[in-house]
Amino acid sequence: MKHLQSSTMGKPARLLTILVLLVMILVAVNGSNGVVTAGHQEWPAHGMICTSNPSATFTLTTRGGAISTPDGNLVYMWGYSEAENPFQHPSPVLCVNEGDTVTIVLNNTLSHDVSIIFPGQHDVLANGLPSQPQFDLGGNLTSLAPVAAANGGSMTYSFVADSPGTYLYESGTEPAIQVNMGLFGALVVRPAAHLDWAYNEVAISGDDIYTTQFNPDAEFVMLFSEIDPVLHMAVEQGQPYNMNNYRSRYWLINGRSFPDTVAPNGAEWLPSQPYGSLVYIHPHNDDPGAGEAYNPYPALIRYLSVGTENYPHHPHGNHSRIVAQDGNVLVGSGGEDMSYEKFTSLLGPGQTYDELFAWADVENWNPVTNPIPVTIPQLQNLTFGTFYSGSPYLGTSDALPVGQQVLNSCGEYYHIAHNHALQQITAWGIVLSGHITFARIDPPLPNDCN
Ligand SMILES: [Cu+2]
Repeated sequence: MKHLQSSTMGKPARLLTILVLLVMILVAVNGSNGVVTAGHQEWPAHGMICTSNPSATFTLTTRGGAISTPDGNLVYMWGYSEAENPFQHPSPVLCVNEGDTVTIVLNNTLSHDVSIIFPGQHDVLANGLPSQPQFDLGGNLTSLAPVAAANGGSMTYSFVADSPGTYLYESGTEPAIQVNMGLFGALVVRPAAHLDWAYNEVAISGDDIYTTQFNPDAEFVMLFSEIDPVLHMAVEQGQPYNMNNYRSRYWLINGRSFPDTVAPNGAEWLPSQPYGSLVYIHPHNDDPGAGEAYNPYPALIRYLSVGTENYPHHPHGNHSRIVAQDGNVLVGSGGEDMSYEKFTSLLGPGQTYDELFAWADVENWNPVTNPIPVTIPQLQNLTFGTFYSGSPYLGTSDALPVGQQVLNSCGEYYHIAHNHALQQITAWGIVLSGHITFARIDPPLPNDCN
């Protein structure tokens, strides 16, 4: 179990932090177990929302729009939206299968040339020709890929997605500006033979065989980014911007800053920021009761970064198992298992990690499958907080926020997951925002709530 061991916060400050965070998440998450309606689609409240179709052909239209930040600000952004959909941030999560020929028609409504590059894909074509860097007559690099011209231009990119994994797609034109403006999204390539594995490879260790199989009901994406709002104001007003003055003020996961990160997918008060990042799981129970429908595989969390800074991210309460980095599965050429458990994943600019995340059911202690006995403490010894206490309960109840009837009505508990570069958990200087989300762990199925 891990906690704030590297934090510089003293105990009173830590307790205050816990209190504030818990109230924020209970207010934000409450009542969000079910399905929400966003636009014309019915989405699950939590987990990765894929944009996909059998032909693996997507039309992406550039649009301008605004996002809201928790300090009450609005920030002008750009994005790729699917077809005629309105502006959204970040751009859609494109999901395809290994072997698909992926075709992306880019229609540009902005007053700047834009493009798309696909890091990790090879032999990408642009209008049928190799997608290559572009230069002006003076030999100066103008774009990393052929562009869709400003004010109505189009460009069609295509490639064969022959390598399963988690990847970015992003603008290759003035990327320092355009990626910060929001021209990016996640691309997921699933193994054709095993759609619920992250990668095809199996690892062998002694008599044991390991795969990257995961629970399809617990698949998450966390796309980390940052914003300099002064850059965005300059772009909106058509003013020049000196990149030497670049300074991030906002940090976002899936286009939202905490506490919006833990709100459900399609939250109506975030109309252009459709994706939440709450990791919502049930404990791992190796010995479910008779008749219990149960998927024994761990959650899969796909981490990506399009920032300019390193993001040291960690979930509290439990390690993750890193099974791939930058679309490369961690299996040796001889089948050696090279995955590893880690507290903090240091997400560098442009990097991706695939991580498996599981939770043991302490109430079903088993000498073989779950050999660490956990003593459930006395209720009066539990703290009002978000940290693991060995109990399925959060602790004693105090006065509830206005409008709240109960605290953890399902017996669930919450663990913070955040970036430990603490300036990156702010929103233009306001603390406890930015790169923070939570894991919610419900009691084993079936329970009172689901
Ligand atoms: Cu921490």
